[in-house]
Amino acid sequence: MSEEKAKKKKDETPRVHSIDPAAVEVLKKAEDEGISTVFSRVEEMKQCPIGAAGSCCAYCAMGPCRLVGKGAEEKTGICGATHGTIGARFILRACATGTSAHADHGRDIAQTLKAVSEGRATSYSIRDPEKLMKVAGYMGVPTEGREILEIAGDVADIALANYNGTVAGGELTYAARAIGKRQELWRKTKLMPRGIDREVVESMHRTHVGVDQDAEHLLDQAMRVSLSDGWGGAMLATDLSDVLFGTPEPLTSKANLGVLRTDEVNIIVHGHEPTLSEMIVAASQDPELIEYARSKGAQGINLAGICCTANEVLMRHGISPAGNFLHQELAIITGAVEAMVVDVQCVMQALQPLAEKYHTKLITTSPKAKIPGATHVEFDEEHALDIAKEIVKMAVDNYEKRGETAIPEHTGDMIAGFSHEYIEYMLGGRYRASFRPLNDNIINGKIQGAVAIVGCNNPRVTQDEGITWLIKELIKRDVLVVVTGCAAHAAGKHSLMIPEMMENAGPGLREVCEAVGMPPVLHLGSCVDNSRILTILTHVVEEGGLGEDISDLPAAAICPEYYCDKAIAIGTYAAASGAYVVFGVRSPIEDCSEVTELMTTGWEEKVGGQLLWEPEKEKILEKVWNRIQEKREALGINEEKERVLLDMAARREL
Ligand code: NFS
Repeated sequence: MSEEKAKKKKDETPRVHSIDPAAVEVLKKAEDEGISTVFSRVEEMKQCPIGAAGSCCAYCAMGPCRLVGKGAEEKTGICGATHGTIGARFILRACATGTSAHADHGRDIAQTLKAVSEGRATSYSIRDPEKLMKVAGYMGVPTEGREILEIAGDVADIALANYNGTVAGGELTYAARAIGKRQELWRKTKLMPRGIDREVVESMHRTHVGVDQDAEHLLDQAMRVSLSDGWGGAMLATDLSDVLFGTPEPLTSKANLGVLRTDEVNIIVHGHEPTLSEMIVAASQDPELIEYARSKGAQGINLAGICCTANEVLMRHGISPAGNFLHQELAIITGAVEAMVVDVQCVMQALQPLAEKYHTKLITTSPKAKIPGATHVEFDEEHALDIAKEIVKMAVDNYEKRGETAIPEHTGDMIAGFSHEYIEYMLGGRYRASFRPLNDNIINGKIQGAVAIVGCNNPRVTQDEGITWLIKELIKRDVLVVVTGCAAHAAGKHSLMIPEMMENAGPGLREVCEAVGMPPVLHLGSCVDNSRILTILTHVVEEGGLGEDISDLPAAAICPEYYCDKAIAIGTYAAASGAYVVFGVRSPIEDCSEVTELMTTGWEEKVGGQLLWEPEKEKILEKVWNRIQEKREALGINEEKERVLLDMAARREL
């Protein structure tokens, strides 16, 4: 076959949309009913080859400029901007956008905490006072002999000061939680964030046409703004959520569309912020509302989640996730969802026209986000439970409009709820909670390293395929895996987070998992909870024996199915914290060789981490595995140690 013919054939081969049988089943239904989904639209919408590769600059009205054609490398935009400037500006804007998303999420929680401390948000309380004390300690808030709400008020004030940049000392408060050496590096390289909003504003300013034009300098700001996400917005969101809603502990649950029920009112919470979803959980368990649902002929009220809201209510209440990002439309197509309640981020505009074809009520709730045609019930923390009850009642009232349903039977089993606090406790026990056993087992080679598999779905690649394949291949090689975000949903749907997965792990990892009683794949939470990974890595370094900084650890992060700016911000703060980060799908800066070089070799030299793109999963695995081995080599722990079989006493000791 000629090369051209072969290429044509390849283009005509229908893409496998998903490896999830539930998704395949519902997509068949959608096709039969002539319903469009993100999976069908992605086939119709070819990517703009210029924009997709980073050769388009649309930041001013002289353009958009397209740096393509003969001698494209040397071409510039009308203002003179090079590929390097355009690519770096794109990365910085993406990081600023992603950071702003997590920042606003954290700010909302800080404001809720403030309202609780002043008695204005009576639906909430301090569920984890122990964590509040810990956070107060990090922030230097006095606790001795003080009322808990007073402490909470001070903590909220310091958190809020981190946004507007008025924090004492002029540096992000939580940056002090990083290893001392890393803090010094951030100061020396001028990457230390000064305040979250300030870094976002400066990033937007610098990317305005005619301001910052030096690719390396732009990328430095990309790291600084992203660090204000990881060690700021996201970390505050995680900590203050734990204070208000409880720190997660392991629990069992089920995942996928099969968690929807044929005989109950199904409500899906979708989006990101736990302030609303926590109240919907409470309202859905309200005996009066359950009775009301019965009066309408339903057996009860069933709550499920999509995207990171799902992770928030899963981690703390065991509420089952109905799926990840690409499942939001599929849930509606089952015909079994009375209400989809959304707040912010990753909510597709296609939901409303789709909901109109079925009976689902799409309810927007955030003062920041409206969708044309959807019902808007605005949420505010001072009337939280009442609003949540109103929403649940609307869902119940919608039950009688339900037509035929087709809920796929598929579900996966899982254990979720691993906070960094719990992992420390699990490894060391209540009285000597510590990461020592983890460090020892990495040093003795039973565990080769640790990899975080995080982030989204992207319909440009087969749903869940890269994520699940990489998880399985890594644990086989004795690599401990932690997951968050939509990657965690994939792991849940495909039953990869259960103790039985030990059988698929390499002998060393399996031995440790058996001894500790943990699955080889740990669910750490939503995407803001990637901050838990920063905390764990820092503790592991502090525990000793594995180098002096995060960049010394045999560890990496992978975002196999990335699709959005938040993911780029997360990848960038991880790299700026010293991590080796690989993204799948396709590089948005493919044509900008200078930027690619700066974010790999350049960042490696500057901060000891890097962020790169690699579309093929086999090559991602190879790169990550090689990195782990290089780091083990550098630490001098790469000798194959003799494996000793443990008896019961030795296991207890471990
Ligand atoms: Ni993360 Fe969560 Fe999912 Fe991606 Fe969207 S839900 S914050 S961005 S798609 S993992």
